[in-house]
Amino acid sequence: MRRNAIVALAGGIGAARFLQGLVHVLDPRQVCVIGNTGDDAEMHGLHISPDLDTVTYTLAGLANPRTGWGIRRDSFRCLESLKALGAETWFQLGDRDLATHIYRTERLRKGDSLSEVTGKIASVLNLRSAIIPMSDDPVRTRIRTPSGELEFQTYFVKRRTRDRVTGIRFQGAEEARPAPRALEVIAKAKGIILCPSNPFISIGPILAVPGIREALRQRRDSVAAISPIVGGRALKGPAARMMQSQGMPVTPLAVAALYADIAGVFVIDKEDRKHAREIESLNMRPVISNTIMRGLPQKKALARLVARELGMRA
Ligand code: FO1
Repeated sequence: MRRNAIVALAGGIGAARFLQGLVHVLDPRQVCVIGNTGDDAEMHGLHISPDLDTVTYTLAGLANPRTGWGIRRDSFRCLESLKALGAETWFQLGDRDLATHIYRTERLRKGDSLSEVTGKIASVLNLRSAIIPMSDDPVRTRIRTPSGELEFQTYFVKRRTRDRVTGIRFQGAEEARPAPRALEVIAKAKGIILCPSNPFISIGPILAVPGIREALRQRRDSVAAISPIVGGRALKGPAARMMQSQGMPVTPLAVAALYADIAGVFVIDKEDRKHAREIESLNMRPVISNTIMRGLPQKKALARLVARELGMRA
C-alpha cells in the first residue's frame, strides 16, 4: 500500500459515486477500497460479487450510468437465451458482465481466493486503486421479513425491497476472516472513510467480519463516516425504511450512533445542520457539507472535503 493511503469501506452504487470523486482529488494509487461481499450471490451457477463489480466498473469508467450497476451499452443475448430455456432471469446479467462472473467462478473453483480474482479483474481494467473484498470467506446477508428469511438479492432485486425488514443476519460472518490485507491497510492508512452506503446492508456486513470493527476502533480519530441519510431520506435504496422498521428515527444522528465507537468524524448534509450539536454529544466531530452528489463536481467537492478532514492534501 502507498504511504498516505486512504482506505474506504464501500457498498455498491452510493459508495462508487463518492469514490469516483475521491480518485479525482487524490492519486488513485493512494485509494484502497474494502468492499462488501454480503450481497454476493450464485446465479446460473456463477459467483456474482455485485458491490465489488460496481466499484470496479465505476472506477474503470465502464459502469452503466443509468443503473449504476453493470456495464454500459452491454447486450443481454445470453440472458434472452436463458429465458427461452425457462431459467429465472429477474437478475439482469449482461453479456460482457457475464465474462467477469465466468472468470471469477472458474478461478474460485480452482482454489484461488476472491482477493486474488478481484485484484486481477481490477488490473485488467487498468484500475490504479486497490480493491479488496472484506473477506475471502463466504458471508451472506439474509433479510428476515414477515414472509420468511430471504437471500439478499431476492429481497433487493426480485422483490424490489418491498418486504418489511424484521431482522438482518450475516450468515458465515462469525467464522469469516478478514481478507489478508484488510487489517493491515486499516492499521497503516492515513485516513479511513465509511462511504455514504447503507449502514445495515452495505457497511454492516464489513463490520461484522471479526477484527474489522476492532481495527477501526483503534483508528477512531482517523475515521470519517459520511451520512447516507439526508433530510429524512436515504440517498439511495431502502436505508430509511430499514431504520423505520427498527423503530429508529430517520436522521443522520441515528446513523452516527451506529458508528460512534469507530468514527471520530461524521459528515452530514447542510440540510441536517440542526443535528450537529447532538453528533458532538456522541464525541464525534460533525462536518457540514453538500452530500448530494449529482455530478462529478459535487463528487469531487465532497471527496476533497473528507480527504482534507483526514489530513490529506487534496
Ligand atoms: N440491481 C437491480 O436492481 N436489478 C438487477 O437486475 C441487477 C443486476 C445486477 C447484475 C450484476 C451486478 O453486479 C449488480 C446487479 N444489480 C442489479 C445491482 C445489485 O443487485 C445491488 O445494487 C447491490 O447488490 C446492492 O448494493
